[in-house]
Amino acid sequence: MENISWGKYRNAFSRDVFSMEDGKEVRLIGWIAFKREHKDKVFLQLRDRYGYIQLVVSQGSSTSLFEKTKNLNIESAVAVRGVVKSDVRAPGGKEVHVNEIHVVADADVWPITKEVLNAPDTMYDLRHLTMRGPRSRSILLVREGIILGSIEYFTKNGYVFITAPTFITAAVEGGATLFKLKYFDRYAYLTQSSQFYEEAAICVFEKVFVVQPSFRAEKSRTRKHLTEFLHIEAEAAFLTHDDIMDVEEELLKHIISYLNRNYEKEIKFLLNGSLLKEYEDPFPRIKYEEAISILQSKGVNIEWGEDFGSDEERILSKEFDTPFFVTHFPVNTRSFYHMNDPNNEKVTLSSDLMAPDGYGEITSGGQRIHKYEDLLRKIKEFGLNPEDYQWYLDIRKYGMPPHSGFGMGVERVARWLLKLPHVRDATLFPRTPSRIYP
Ligand code: NSS
Repeated sequence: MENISWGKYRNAFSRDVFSMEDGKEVRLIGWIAFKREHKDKVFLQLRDRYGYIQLVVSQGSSTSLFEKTKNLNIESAVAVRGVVKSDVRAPGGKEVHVNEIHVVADADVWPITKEVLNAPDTMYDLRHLTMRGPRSRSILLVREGIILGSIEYFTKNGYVFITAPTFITAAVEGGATLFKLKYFDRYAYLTQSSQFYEEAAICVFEKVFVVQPSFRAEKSRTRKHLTEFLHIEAEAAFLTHDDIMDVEEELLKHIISYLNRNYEKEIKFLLNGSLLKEYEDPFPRIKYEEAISILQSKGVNIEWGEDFGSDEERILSKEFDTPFFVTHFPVNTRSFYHMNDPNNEKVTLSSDLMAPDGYGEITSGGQRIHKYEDLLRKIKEFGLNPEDYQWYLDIRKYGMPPHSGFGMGVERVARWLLKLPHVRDATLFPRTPSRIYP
């Protein structure tokens, strides 16, 4: 078969059509997302990289073209030539009257029925297909915006983009959620966070960030836990705990305005015509002990020193209508690397940024221990083996300044901003305890 360059056949994308004069000839390529026959016409929605455009094929124009189109299954890939025409009944007020259609790749009968759309588990069994729907498509684009908005923020503010290994030898966030795997004649783990590698890198670049997956063997089946999630992390030399909260706050505000500017169509589609709320005021910062008091006043059975579970986060964050920080978590609730508060050794210079309205934690960070002796002591206090953390200790011997950092889960941010039922909706092929396929 002839190998035609369909990419060169195209002279416009769907979105370009909306600003074209009537009578203009266009050549489009894409997939048939919807098809409807009405009297002597077939109406199609063509989907391409930028969205949808209505196509009309009339019986009058050519019988063979009409018959060919009627027999096309949805999700066939096609190349069409046609003429732009305004019509108030067409979505966006423009349609293309087709006079030539090439089937680039035909499709079997599309298996995504209404029953599938109403059965979340089946939806995810067929995710390789259901991701083509308008809702998934929009969510995945907004997810892209969260990542690109973050990259814009960090690069504009002098952070260097680095990458860190996925195979590691010791826990960052506690042994309970480590994935262990065979690594030739020894064992290794999948990374939970790139933080330690970032800490090494700040001594050359001062400020660094990563965008890469982290892995957690979380057995808890909640709406906010994946076993593999996309982690945006940043680390900065010479910044304190308060400074890093400023960075987290600025980053989140930047992401929201970036999304409103660059993903307006998708956001309005997903949020019933609204844009995202932009926050002007500083985010409230409450101490862990205040959070405990709030929870107790709501009848939650929790004592000082206990960590928040999903329920506590939900109840607490329902009390706020803007993102807010919870700060100064007790030492035993945080990983060993957190610096203890010099004014109160029982708590750490740490914080979680919580999304309001019941969504809960979206970032977590704080100031790190930068002195060798302090870190060694804390590793021992936590019952860990200093040998496992030798290089991480070693960097403390060679000019490690005070420093702070944080990590943000992309799917958590997307879930909150788009009011999604579950974090899995915010990723292409979700990984949870019960799902590793497709
Ligand atoms: O475990 S964290 O709270 N913190 C860290 O990993 C630090 N080492 C990050 C750092 O300071 N560089 O995870 C950070 C964020 C958390 O706030 C969530 O938004 C997200 O990562 N996170 C998750 N998202 C989805 N699923 C799971 N299981 C998950 N765990 C954390």
